[in-house]
Formats: sequence, structure tokens, C-alpha cells
Amino acid sequence: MPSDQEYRKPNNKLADWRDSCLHSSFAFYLFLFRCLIYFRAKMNRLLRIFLIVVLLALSFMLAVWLNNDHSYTHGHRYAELSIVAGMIPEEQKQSIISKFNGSSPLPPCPPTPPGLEGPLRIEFEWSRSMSDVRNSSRENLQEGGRYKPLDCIAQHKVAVIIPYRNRKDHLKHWLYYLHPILKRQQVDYGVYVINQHGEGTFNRAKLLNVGYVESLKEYAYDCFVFSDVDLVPMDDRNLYRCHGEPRHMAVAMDKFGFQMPYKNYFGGVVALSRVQYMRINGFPNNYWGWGAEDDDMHKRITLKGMAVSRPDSRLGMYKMVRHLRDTHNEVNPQNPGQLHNTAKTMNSDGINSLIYSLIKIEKDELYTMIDVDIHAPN
Ligand code: UD2
Ligand code: MN
Repeated sequence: MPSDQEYRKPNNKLADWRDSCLHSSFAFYLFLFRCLIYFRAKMNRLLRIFLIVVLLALSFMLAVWLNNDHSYTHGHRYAELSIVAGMIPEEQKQSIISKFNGSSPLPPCPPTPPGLEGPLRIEFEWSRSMSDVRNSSRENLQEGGRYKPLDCIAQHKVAVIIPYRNRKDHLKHWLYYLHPILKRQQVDYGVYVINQHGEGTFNRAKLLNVGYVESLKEYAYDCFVFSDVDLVPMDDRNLYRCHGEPRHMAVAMDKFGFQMPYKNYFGGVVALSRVQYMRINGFPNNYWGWGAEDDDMHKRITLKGMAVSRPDSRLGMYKMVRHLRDTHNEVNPQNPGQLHNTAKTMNSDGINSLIYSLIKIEKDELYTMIDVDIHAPN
């Protein structure tokens, strides 16, 4: 999709040209009027009548022009200013732009994207290089791994948030498969990789909270998909968008024999709308190391009276890149014990108590990398 800048360029020229025509006509009009006043005594009757007729004709033409085009020029400028200021919603913006471009407005994207492929063959080929990934994924992406459908207005603005440290190989496969899938799903999306700075104990849920806050600083996302870096969907009908209830998407992983490991499992990939996320006060910040933060997220949801929605297990199949447990993300035996207190702690531990130090934001063409110090205890 062309950027706002590209949309504005041709119309700016047209508007400027119309402005200068309008100004010159006014000047000419005033010049004739003055001639008539100053030299009326010296003019013969015929010339005076001729000038009055010309002036009347000019007045008529200007009136018509102002009626049609004054609103065009200034309406357009107003539209531009509002767009720059982000004051108007996307749908209205598109319709104003296309109106002034003389084209018909983009339609909303259909509820079911038309270009989906269904089951996908996913292979984590070791020989895949980052330049292969760039070549196959960069098409129509804007800086920072941002995308909007080209021919319709997306109904879902999705920030995809990945907790991350030292998993370059996994990120490469994820980007290779997910960009084309998300494009086919006609999502207005951005990819945010939240890198835990330093060697301290890893904290997946806290990184996800940081991703929520930082992505919202960039764009008015209304839906957040929180995904492990090593998980790739095996069917593009598993839509990366939000639903009426918080969504658990990774319901059938190869590592669990394509079934849920236990009934209330909420790990891997989940999607929450902004409203759903805020209702549970985001995720816990106090689960350091491996384990149980996903169960805490599930508890928060049910404690707030929400249910979890899930895709059919054939659509919710995922492949995980095989890996060993990372250093500084060892199983933390204290974590499951915290689950007894979720009801008590969730209102004070979460997005309302999140503290971190932003180190750097890097805009790659395929993703936005947010390097953050989350004040790990060691
Ligand atoms: C399971 C869940 C995961 C989470 C975790 C418990 C699956 C597929 N996923 O993951 O959602 O609940 O258990 O904490 O069952 N990471 C890094 N660098 C690190 C460590 C972790 O980038 O050094 C990120 C990365 O995105 C990874 C995620 O954290 O995918 C989860 O960590 P994991 O893959 O080591 O744990 P896993 O597969 O047991
Ligand atoms: Mn994993």
C-alpha cells in the first residue's frame, strides 16, 4: 500500500497549481476593476461596457470555481493535516484520500481472507539464510516489519509480540513463514521482537508486557498476538486476530503430539484484544525463569469471568523449532507456587506495575527490535 506521503504527492501538486491559478485570477480581476474606476472618465462608453461585461463574466467564473474547488483545495489540505495528526480513523482516511484522488474508496477486507492456502509445509531448513528470508519476505513491507493490505482496509490492527533473547536462527524461520501468512490473512500488522538485554534470568511474561506498551506507542493496535519465537503455524486458516474471548492459538503442537498437554494450557501463541488485556491487568511481571507464567495468564482470564476460545485442533497445529533449555531460563521451582496467589496479586502485579528501561529500538525491514532492561534480579 502506498504510504500517506505517496498518496499526498500528486494531489499536492494539483492543489498548488489550483491555488496559483486562483490567486492570479483574483489579481487580474482586481486589476480590471481598478482600471474601470480610475480611467472610467477617459474611456468611451463602448469600452466601459466591454470591461463591465468581462468583469461580470469573471465574477461568475470565480464564483463557480470557488463553489467547486475551494472546498477541494482546502478540504484536501484539512484532510492532509488530519491524517498527519492521526486525528481521523483509518477507514475515513482512506475514503477521503480516494475521494480526492477521484478513485472509489477501498472496501473493508472480507471476514474470511480470500487468498489462504490451508495446510502448509513447514521445514526448518538449516541452510536457510537471513538474505533468503529478506528476499522472500520484504515485499510490500514498511520499515520495522509493518504491513497493511493493498486492496482493502484491514479489520484488525495487530501487534505481534515476540519475547526474545539469543534465538537468531529461530527468528529467521519465524519471519520466513509468518510474513507471507500474515499478508495472506490481510492483517494490518507490525512485528515487535522484545529482546531481554543482559544475561539476567529470562522473564517471558514481563517482556510481553513491554511489547504491549511499546507497540502502542507506535500505532493504535487493537489486538495483540503474543508468540514464542520458535512456533510456526501449520495452517494459515488459524487467523492472527482477536476474538470475543481471549484466544489460545497454539492448541496442537508437534512437541505435544498435536494435542493439548493439559486442559487449561495457554502457552505458545495467544491473542488478546486491548480491552481483554487491560481487564486482566496484562501479564504477571514476577515469573522469572521457565514455567507457570502461561498458567497465571490463564488464571487471570478466568478470574475476570472470561472464557478462552480456541481454533479447531486441525487448524491450530504448530511446529516448534527443536531446542535445548537456554541458560538463564532454567525451570524455576518457585513459579508454580505463585499460582495460588494470582487472585490476590493480579490487580497490583501487571501492566500497572511494569517498570523497565528502554535501551534501544532498532528498525529492521522485517521487524522492530526493542532492546530492554527488565531489571532481572541476577
Ligand atoms: C513453553 C511454552 C511457552 C512458555 C514456556 C514457559 C511451548 C511451545 N511454549 O516453551 O509459551 O509458556 O514454556 O516459560 O510450549 N526465549 C528466548 N530466549 C531465551 C529463552 C526464551 O528468546 O533464552 C523466548 C522464545 O521466544 C521462546 C520462549 O521464550 O520461544 C519460550 O521459551 P522456551 O522456548 O525455552 O520454552 P518452551 O519451548 O518450553
Ligand atoms: Mn520453545
